[in-house]
Amino acid sequence: MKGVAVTRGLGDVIPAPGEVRPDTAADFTIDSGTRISAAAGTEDVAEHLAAALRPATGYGLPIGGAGLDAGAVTSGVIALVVDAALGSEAYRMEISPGGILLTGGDPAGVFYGVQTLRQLLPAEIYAGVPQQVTWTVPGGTISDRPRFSYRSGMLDVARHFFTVAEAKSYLDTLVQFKINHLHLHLTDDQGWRIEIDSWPKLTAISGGEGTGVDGVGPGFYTKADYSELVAYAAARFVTIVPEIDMPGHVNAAQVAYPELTTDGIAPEPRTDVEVGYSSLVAAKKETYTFADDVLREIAALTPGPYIHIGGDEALVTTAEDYRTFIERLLPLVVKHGKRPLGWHEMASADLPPTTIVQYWRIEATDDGTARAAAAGHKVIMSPADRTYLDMKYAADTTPGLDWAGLVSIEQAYGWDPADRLPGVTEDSLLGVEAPLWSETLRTLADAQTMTFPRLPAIAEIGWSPRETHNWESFRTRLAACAPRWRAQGVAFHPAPEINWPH
Ligand code: TNX
Repeated sequence: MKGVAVTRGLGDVIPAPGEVRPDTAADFTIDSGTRISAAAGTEDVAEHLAAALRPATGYGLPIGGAGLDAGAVTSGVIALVVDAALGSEAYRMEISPGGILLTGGDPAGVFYGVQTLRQLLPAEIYAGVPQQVTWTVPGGTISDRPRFSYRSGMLDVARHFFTVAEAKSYLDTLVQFKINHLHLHLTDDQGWRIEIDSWPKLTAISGGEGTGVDGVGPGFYTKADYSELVAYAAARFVTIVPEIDMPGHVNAAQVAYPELTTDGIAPEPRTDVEVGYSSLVAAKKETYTFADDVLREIAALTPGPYIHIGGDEALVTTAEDYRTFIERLLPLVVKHGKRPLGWHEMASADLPPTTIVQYWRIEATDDGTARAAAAGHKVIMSPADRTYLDMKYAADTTPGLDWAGLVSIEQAYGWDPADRLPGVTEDSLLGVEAPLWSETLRTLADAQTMTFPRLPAIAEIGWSPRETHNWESFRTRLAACAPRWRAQGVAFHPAPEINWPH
């Protein structure tokens, strides 16, 4: 006997697809005879699809080569094809009784169609062993494309280190919501988490035992670890954005190399959650030797176009020193072939034209960000009162901080990046990011609990057309994620405003 699966509607997907045309007479059922056909360039995505469907269905789902003309889906085939005319990351999925024709504008678009397909199947599809379920996909056509090209999560591995395996697992949960960048906050006062050959004490001293908040978040990525993560992300169409936070947030670097302080005396290692007390010295030549070496090594390891230089909360750097430092630092990023990206405080300096500014505060205006946008710089929106995954959901939830207020799911969902700051309109926006700072986190489950269910809200704001945004619709679609997270072993916060199924 097959179990009765909960029927899914064609539009019951997060992020909401742009255009949905259901055809209730056209459902398709995946069965033991179903095969996958992969056009040139989609072979890896076909493997990803098969790997996602095989465990729970128990079917072989062989991947046959081409031999299939676009538009001619023969019985029992999920056909993956590419048509560049659709545009980057876009896809169209036509579901009919004979099969599924999934056309991507590029392989990334096919990958996003696959994420949609996974959500259209019964939740049991996420189980690790065969389930007695009829694997019906609702019929009709979805046409979908992203609103923004930059849809990002951020993991703070400095305050609490997350291993390669944990970071991969985190990334796997993000890509299901069509996130395409993972920003790694690699360095801070409490730890340095990336191996740098020319400054080996950074990790030898500040990456080991006793580092991290409360001294319980030790570890660092070797170059091989980092490259493994970059490759894993790339296989899922995710760009890794490494951050080396300067000129503030550098206590861990100064502990390892006292020549980076004003007086040359090593500070005490810090494991508390204070911010804004450390700074590189704008007038010292060692500062720029250090920055140049680190940026060179990071650039060499990073195929993505961006290096994030932090620039936030430099509270003990004078305004003049801050400008001097930023105006010497950013050209080094450019010299190493990358686009500089930094928190919006950086906009007080003159920025190279390719620089991107990331807004993070809670104010309703920001002159520096507006000026940067007017000068043609792209902006990433991460207002803390909407996107910060480390804020508490409610006064009585743990873990989390509350300096930016409480961030309920509705608070995370109910805003638009093009309305957030005067002077920063749709055309200036590169996209959105949901940062997860880790001062109060101790485990991957903590990270998941803070991320879900708020990350899907930010993902929908980043991907879906503005006219689809609707809280009532979102909260209903969100409720359907619960059995999917449970099946995957992903922790989430069961916020009371959502009618979670039991
Ligand atoms: C502010 S956001 C910071 C971080 C903290 C975070 C905690 C930003 C650019 N700086 O140093 O971890 O608040 O929410």
